[in-house]
Amino acid sequence: MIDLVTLGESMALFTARRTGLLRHARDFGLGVGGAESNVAIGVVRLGASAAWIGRVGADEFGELLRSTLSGEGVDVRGMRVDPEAPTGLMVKSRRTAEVVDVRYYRSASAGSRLRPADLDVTLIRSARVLHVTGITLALSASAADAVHAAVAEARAAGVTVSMDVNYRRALWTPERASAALREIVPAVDVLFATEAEARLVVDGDDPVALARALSDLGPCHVLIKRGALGAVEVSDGTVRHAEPYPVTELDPVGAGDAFAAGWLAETIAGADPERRLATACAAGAFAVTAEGDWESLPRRCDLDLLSPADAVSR
Ligand code: KDG
Repeated sequence: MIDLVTLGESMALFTARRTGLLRHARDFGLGVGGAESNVAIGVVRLGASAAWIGRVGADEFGELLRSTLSGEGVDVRGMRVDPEAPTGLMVKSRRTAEVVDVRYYRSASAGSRLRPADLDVTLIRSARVLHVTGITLALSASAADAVHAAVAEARAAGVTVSMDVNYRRALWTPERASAALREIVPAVDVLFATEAEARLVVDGDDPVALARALSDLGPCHVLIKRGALGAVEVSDGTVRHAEPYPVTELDPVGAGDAFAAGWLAETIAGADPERRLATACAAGAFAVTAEGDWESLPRRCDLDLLSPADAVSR
């Protein structure tokens, strides 16, 4: 039995080593990224098991994804190799020291050709949590169908369904995203969103109002991620506020995935709600402390390294 199953597109990630216009970058680091696989790695680092389902090309970048994810302990039996399309690419650079720019080269990629037939239904049905994101809904009609099919399988088997809105404006318009999200949110048990993402689905003046409005649509647990302002959770009607951990931010990308991984890993571990939220915030804080979308995700032994004055308040 696997604790968490997730599906989506992961890509080879080129990171420019020099700040400024990409054309002058010269040197790049090569790694991998993908919101769902970031969550899988984060959950494994915190002691749970996780599997990733997705398509890669029959190329070196696909092999890089396989070796990186399996090297991190993620189960990749659901990884499909597509002989007709390449692994997608992502290029990350800094226009200035403060502004990170992410470009995708993923249209018609293997990952965007994910379809319902790729799903390992037995794996999904045996999991404790299925985690999906809005990115996969945006990739293609067949990838969106795969998300809906996975969610339907999970619900039929009593598997908790978790979703991170993860709105990517390079992939779709707010109008398309709103319609797709309104359709799927009622089928979700745990929902992660920023305030701006929440407003794609509901109206509300503040994070608590937004979380309550989202919860009214179906999810028992709604987490509003507020970055350096912390987070708000509404679970079964109870509101919790989490303070941020004071860290020096080196790379903001991946913080939301880390937050979701922390919250889901603690849910799987049976932790109490305060610890669940505190670990989510700690994982999100760790994620920004080093370069890379997932490399600085914490292990359990790292969590005590951060000591907020008051991580959770009510
Ligand atoms: O949250 C980080 C992810 O955004 C990144 O690793 C890549 O999946 C990705 C995407 O589509 O942005």
